[in-house]
Amino acid sequence: MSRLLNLPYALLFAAATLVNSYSVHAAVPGGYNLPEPANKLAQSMFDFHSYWLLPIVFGISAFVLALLVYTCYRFSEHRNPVPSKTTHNAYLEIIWTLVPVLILLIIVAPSLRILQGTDDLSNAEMTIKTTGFQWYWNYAYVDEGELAFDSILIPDDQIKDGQLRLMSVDQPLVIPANTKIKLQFTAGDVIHSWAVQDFGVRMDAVPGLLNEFPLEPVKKPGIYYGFCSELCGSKHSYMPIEVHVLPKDKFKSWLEEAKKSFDLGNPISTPQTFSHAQETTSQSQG
Ligand SMILES: [Cu+2]
Repeated sequence: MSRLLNLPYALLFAAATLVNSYSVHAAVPGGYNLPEPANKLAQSMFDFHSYWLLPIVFGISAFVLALLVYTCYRFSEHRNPVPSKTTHNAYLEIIWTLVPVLILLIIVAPSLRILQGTDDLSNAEMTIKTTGFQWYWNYAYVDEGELAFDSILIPDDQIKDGQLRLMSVDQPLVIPANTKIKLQFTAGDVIHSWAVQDFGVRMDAVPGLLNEFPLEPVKKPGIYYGFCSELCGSKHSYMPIEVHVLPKDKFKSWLEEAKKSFDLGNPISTPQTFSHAQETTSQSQG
């Protein structure tokens, strides 16, 4: 009976999601769909979800609902006073085993191709190592010597114009547009997970392990957000991910400035970030 009650809701939800995925496309305030894909990998995930999986789920839900409604109507006590004693039907059982297997095969084929894409680290032009801590991220540009810094949430009372509460950080990760990047993940205390849906990236950061994930080239420069997606303690919700994607030339000058400022111990924009990063570095040198 409870299944019967839940079904209309499930169907309504599937319908709403389906309609929504075809219309609203971006991470807009109040929106509840996946964010607009920013690269090839995220696009393939979005398409798989919205134009392959969801219609299939919708179809199955509609079919099961129709069956239930028909059964309730046709085999009610009133219309069917003497129930059939049938318990087995070989043909029917073969069909309801084979059809789901077939549906799963139809789902798994494109899904495997995307999964393979999340493993493809070939042709990466640079490497960034991300370390999760309770409760902030540290980013190291491993091709650029000692350049590394922490990325810490800006507290509510220090939010400035143009920044977002619970999403903006003092020193965002800065990456170049149109560049494939090898992302490495690890953690310093407990398991975290670095997830930016716009990039199609979600990878666990595990202490003592170095996980890798490709960041496919992002075409559009801009600011992208993500969150720690592994329950990592009391401030799990307070370690957002903010990524600034700059055009290649601008990234180069940012990198030069960052390296200089870092060497001199002068922060570019956020004192506590860079002084902390330097502290970490001098400790590891000593
Ligand atoms: Cu975390």
